[in-house]
Amino acid sequence: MKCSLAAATFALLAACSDDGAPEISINEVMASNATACADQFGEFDDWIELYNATGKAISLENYAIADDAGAASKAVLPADLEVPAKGFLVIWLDQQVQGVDHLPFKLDADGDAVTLYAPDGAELDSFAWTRAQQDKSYARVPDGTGELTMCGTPSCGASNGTGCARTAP
Ligand SMILES: [Ca+2]
Ligand SMILES: [Ca+2]
Repeated sequence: MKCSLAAATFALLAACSDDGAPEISINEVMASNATACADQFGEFDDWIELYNATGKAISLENYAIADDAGAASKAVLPADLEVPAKGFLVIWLDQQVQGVDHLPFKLDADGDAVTLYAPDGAELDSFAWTRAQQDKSYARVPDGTGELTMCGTPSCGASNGTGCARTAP
C-alpha cells in the first residue's frame, strides 16, 4: 500500500502516519555490497533498511519479506525484530543462520525485487531494479517518502540524508 498526500490528507489509509508517510517502508536497498556495510560477522552481504515513520516502535512479528512480488517463498519475520520509533532496522539477506535479522535468500544485483508484507498479507512496499551498482544503494530521500533512487553514499541503519539525492541514477 502506498500513501499519497491526498489519501493522507483525508485520512483514508490507516497504514499512513500523521505526516503522510507509510508507517513502515523499504527505505534503502543494497544488492551489490563489496565494502559499504558489514554485518555482525564482518561480511558484506546484501541488506535492506526499513524505516518506521511513526512515533512508536513497531514489532515485525508475522510481517514477511520476499525477493519477488507474489513470491511463493516469503520469509516470515519473528517477534523479536522491531523497528524503533522514527528509526531504522537493517535486515541482512545473506542466506545464513546468523540471527533473526538474517533471511534465507539473497538479492540479485542483475535484476531482482524485494517486497514487504503486513501480517495480513497485504503488500506494504516493493522495489524492483534491473542492475544494481556495486557499493551503491537505492535510497529514499527524504526517509520513508522519497522515491528509491540510486545513492552513492549508503547509510545502513541511519537516515539517508541529502547526499543521495544528488547522485544520478
Ligand atoms: Ca552474513
Ligand atoms: Ca539509510
